[in-house]
Amino acid sequence: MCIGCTQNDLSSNLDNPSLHNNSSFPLGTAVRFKPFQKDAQLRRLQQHHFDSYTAGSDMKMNQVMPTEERFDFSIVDSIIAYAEEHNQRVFGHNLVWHSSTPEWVRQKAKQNPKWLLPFLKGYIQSYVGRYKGKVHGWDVVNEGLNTKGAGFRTDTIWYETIGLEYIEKAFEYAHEADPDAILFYNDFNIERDLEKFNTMIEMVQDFQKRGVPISGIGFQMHIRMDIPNDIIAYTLKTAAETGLHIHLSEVDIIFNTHDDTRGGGIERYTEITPEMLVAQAKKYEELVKIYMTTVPKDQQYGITFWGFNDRDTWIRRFFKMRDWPTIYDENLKPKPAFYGFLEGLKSNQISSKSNLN
Ligand code: 9MR
Repeated sequence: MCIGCTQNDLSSNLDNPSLHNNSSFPLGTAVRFKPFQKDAQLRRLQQHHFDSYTAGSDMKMNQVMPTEERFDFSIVDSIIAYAEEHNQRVFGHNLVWHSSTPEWVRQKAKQNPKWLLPFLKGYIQSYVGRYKGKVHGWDVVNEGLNTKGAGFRTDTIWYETIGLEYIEKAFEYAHEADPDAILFYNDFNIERDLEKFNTMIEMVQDFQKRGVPISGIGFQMHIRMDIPNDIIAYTLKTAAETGLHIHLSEVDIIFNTHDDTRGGGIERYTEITPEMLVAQAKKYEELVKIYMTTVPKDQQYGITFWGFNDRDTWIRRFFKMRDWPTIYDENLKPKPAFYGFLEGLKSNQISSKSNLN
């Protein structure tokens, strides 16, 4: 019996099969720790369905080092304790991301460009070293490519100050601090923008040739209903040919569209219909099947949702638009998408971890 749970909590939590018990690879969702701590229903669902924990924000640079050169590891320590208690893998998101670089780092790098690379080294080595053996893998660099098309993102303090080398340096520092951690390059739209994808693959192949310790590719996989499956299959298969781990790291599937900027939602659909729900279920099922058939089993690092319910999804907040991107609805009830995703997982029955519930 769950102390503090209402009847509603229990029925919505336990009626459905556990996703991770039907999966042969780890399944996760992004979590914002503070609201999560206060939400018993959400915690029970997370524990029921997932065996991997990704912090939606809590592990980023502006969260663990909000003020000058002083770490605050309190929330990360709580996350590790939670994951240990519930037997979950912790995935570290992320070490370097232009968008979560604190303002004080930007200012200091502008005043003294020589300071930034040693800072990066100290930051990564202290952080990764502290959680050696506890954080299983890291998004070492997040979104280092241009938003659209070929080439690298140049309007970041990291590129402007250190040059492109900041990417491989980050991998080297992380590997030195924890040689067993799986180290990812993570980005969005690489499943659909072939120019962007090609830049990423060229970088990975170059790293492999030169011994830069990259061990995984993260496809954020924020997709839309109309992104063609054959393009997704092509990019996943080609990425898997590098031999690296492949993580679908931030999955959600929207109906509407946006221009990739805050507030940039373009609402074509303002209501969700039964037909749309069924189509979304099919898309989730197909996505899992594509992952399982194009990525060899020992490279399947896992699938992580970027939030698993339409109540909390970042899409509505960030793009300021209605949408229904996830597998649970606003009332924390499973949508057809949940069953579609489950069907996809079950198509791999023979090799599943267990099919007990
Ligand atoms: O969903 C995250 C949101 O809650 C945070 O405020 C934001 C800034 O830290 O980051 C969001 O997550 C992003 C992720 O870290 C990288 N890929 C895009 C995600 C959605 O913006």
